[in-house]
Amino acid sequence: MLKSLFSQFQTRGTYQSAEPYGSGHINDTYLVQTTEAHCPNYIFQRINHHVFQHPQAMMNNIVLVTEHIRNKLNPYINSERECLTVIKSTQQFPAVTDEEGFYWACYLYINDSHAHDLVTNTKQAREGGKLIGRFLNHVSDFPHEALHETLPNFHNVDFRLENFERAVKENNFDRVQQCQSEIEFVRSIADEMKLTMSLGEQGKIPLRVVHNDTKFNNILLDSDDNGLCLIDLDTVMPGYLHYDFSDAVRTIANSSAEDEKDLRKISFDMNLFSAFCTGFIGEIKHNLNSAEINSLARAAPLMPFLHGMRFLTDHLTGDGYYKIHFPGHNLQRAQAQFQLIRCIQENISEMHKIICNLSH
Ligand code: ADP
Ligand code: GN1
Ligand code: MG
Repeated sequence: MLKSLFSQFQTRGTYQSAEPYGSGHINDTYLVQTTEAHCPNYIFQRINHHVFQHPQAMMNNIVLVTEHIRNKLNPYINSERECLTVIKSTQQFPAVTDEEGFYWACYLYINDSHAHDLVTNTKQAREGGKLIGRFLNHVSDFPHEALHETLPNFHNVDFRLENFERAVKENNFDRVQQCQSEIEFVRSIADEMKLTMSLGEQGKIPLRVVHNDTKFNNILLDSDDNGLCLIDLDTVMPGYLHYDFSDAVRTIANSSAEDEKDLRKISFDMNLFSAFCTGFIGEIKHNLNSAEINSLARAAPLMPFLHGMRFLTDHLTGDGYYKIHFPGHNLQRAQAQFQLIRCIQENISEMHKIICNLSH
């Protein structure tokens, strides 16, 4: 199958092998290697069309954004390592369909690159911050109206709360009883989590082109932990900078796994947070308005909240959305996210000071 797909894209070299790659929750990703040492390897991705219902429009977004970024990079210095490259089909399309009707995309594999699930040192945190800041700078002059809204309401708190409350009410899998404390936790902080959207609706923070999925394993680093580029651009769409800040903080200033079972191991690491902010704010500060600066720290729990609530909703509705590795996995993920929120909340005023100091 992958061999025949390989020949449908503008790939170079001879197909040698394919192996499943990465730890994403939605799509199926493969590393395809070529025989010739001088030819590139490739990432092939089977797009989950239950989640991404318009794969061509999504891929058009990725082409537009990567071309925009590439035009700003120096073509003589590694521009293929500093930006994801979409490989088009021989018919010039950014995706092809297989005989079962699945869409596939192909990207240039960036050699000597690593996408880590966990941060292990402050350099990784700082480099991650720099890359996200740089990405947001690069796309800050891209007209967001030109992008298809790939997943409408993706980070809309009200929309996610409605889905969650519906799942609780319907209780189709009879799991509500075992999740009472998690359900209560969601309800107890839901109002606070509306801050970012409310600032946006009041026009105090601008709608921008953002990545929308800046977890640490969507950041490529080289073997010396130098930043290369952001990958997984499926959700590039209009949004608020807070989304990318919060999702990065969720996974970068947290030295335990997204689904850590032992809640005592979860903590919020202020050294990693500070290193992340040094990179992030250092890159983007000239591009931030004061309302953005003043609300960033309070937005930090937003993504653990949204993801925790989405994991919990998926648990309550029978695990149809995220790939799970064992029964109860989504509930365990939700519990880990909620514990992280508790840890973040203790540090918000200190985080705010760090952000303000770095923003001068
Ligand atoms: P998913 O949507 O499933 O998370 P990603 O696009 O993040 O898919 O890809 C999954 C993994 O594949 C990444 O975490 C990374 O390890 C690897 N990967 C993806 N694109 C590239 C690339 N262009 N070069 C090198 N590795 C890549
Ligand atoms: C999903 O595909 P992946 O693993 O990068 C999800 C993100 C969540 C993430 C949690 C389209 O991303 O929103 O942050 O899982 N993507 C979609 O790890 O729902
Ligand atoms: Mg990914």
